[in-house]
Amino acid sequence: MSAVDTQALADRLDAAERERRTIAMLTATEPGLDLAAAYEVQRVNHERRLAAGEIEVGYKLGLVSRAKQLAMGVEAPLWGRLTNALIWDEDKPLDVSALIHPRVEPELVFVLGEAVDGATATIASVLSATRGVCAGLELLDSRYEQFRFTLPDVIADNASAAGFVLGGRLLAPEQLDTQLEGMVLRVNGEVVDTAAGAAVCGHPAQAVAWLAREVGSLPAGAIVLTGGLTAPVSLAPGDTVTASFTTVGSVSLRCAR
Ligand code: OOG
Ligand code: MG
Repeated sequence: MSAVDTQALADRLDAAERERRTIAMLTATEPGLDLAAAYEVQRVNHERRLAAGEIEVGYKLGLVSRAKQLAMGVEAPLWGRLTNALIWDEDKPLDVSALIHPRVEPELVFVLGEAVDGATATIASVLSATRGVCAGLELLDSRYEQFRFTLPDVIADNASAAGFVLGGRLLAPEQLDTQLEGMVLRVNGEVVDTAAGAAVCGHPAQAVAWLAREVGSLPAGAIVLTGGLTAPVSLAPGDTVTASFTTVGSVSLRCAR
């Protein structure tokens, strides 16, 4: 038995999300929240979503690139769980006021055609199991004050997941070199950052292999957000954010005024 009441902590995060308000970091009052207990809090809220009818669609990786680790002050990767309720349609304007303090970040997204076994996962096995790679923008919304957290806090908060948009071009992995895939991030037409796929663990497929080892195995059909390539960008009403990639094309998110 964990010394931490994971159900009570999950309830705290769930209420914050539903009521669109921030809470203090869990570790402020629960110094005993270790990584295992934090993933258990995350799992409790995931089960709650499934019980409410949401469907599991895959995983997200986080804090994988140096740029993201520096931006957040947390130096280790983590993973979170994705359900269909997080899928955001590119054409649908986002109402920023429906979230607490939303941010967005560009990512390469893998869609698996076959399962990946964690015990034997390599860049090669991930690529051979991958049906396609597409452009993505991930929407983040930390449930913590000032978007600040320690690693266990952000794990418990499902890695700040708030949604994701996928680009319309799904390319087979042999049609591009994901580590060399370039990306230009624009906000309202201005370039704010650039990156290449290698920002993520040296190779995005390496990030997926790490995830497979962490969770044991990844199922066929899973969508995997491989992690922010750059620091995240805060969203304001009227903003349009576009990530343009060399081969997989562009993806945009538009905020309502
Ligand atoms: C934590 C989630 C990190 C990524 O891609 O690095 C993440 C956060 O930055 O709020 O999704
Ligand atoms: Mg992300």
